[in-house]
Amino acid sequence: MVCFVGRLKCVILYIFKDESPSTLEKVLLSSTQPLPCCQMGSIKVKCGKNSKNNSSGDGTKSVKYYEKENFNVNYRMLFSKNEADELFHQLESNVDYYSGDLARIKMFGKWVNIPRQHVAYGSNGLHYKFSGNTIPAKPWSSVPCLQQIKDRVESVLGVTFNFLLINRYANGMQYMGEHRDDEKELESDAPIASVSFGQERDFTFRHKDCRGKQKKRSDVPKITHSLQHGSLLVMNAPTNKFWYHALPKRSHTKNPRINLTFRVMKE
Ligand SMILES: O=C(O)CCC(=O)C(=O)O
Repeated sequence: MVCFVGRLKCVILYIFKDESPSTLEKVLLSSTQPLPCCQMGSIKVKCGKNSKNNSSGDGTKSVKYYEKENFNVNYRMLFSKNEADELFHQLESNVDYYSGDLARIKMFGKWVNIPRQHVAYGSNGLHYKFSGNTIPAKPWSSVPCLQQIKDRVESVLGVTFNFLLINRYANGMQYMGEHRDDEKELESDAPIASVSFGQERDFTFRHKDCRGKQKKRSDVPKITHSLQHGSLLVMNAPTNKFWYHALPKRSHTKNPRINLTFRVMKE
């Protein structure tokens, strides 16, 4: 995919590996400035030699294929390396994560500690309910750099967010399992904006009909995309109704990563 916008030139090539049709390999050929928004759906997907999904005759799937499957996700760099380094440092120094009951979720009827750290910020009185727990939002002003990050995201997307969930992964053994951000407190038409700092990690999407032993379909390949330091991933509606996402374990990665997901909650 070649994407030219204004004076900024970027060439982003997305390739799905033959031997692993579920893996999206991104080769960023040049990106000296924060990049213009490029649709992550603008990809060519190799389906493997024997795949019945070889829709274009050359072993690839087009962006149209994913659009038809209600996948609407954008990815771009949001901060320069220097900005991202500074923001990561400030977040590491100032964010105070929840502990105890606020750091647990219910799985198969049992309370377990989350395999990462988390905390929420937002407008006064907002709470986030998920996996059996309810976490309250701390005021935005508790961490000064949050407003700077929020302003940048809002100016790019033209959307005002009132809630932020921060997740911190100390190393590649910490993760987030497959889920959809489809809680009823969220405005279902609003985008979810995910900003990443620190260790680059893989992020996966899987169509809801292609999960589990009883899956209804197996023709929609899983998507794996790497989230870089200082990047912005935007999940637009209706992606979250149709696709699960996850941050899988990557045992070889040793460094911490911080992710901020800005959301619009019903007030
Ligand atoms: O850390 C990430 O990128 C995943 C965050 C996520 O899936 C969420 O907040 O719902």
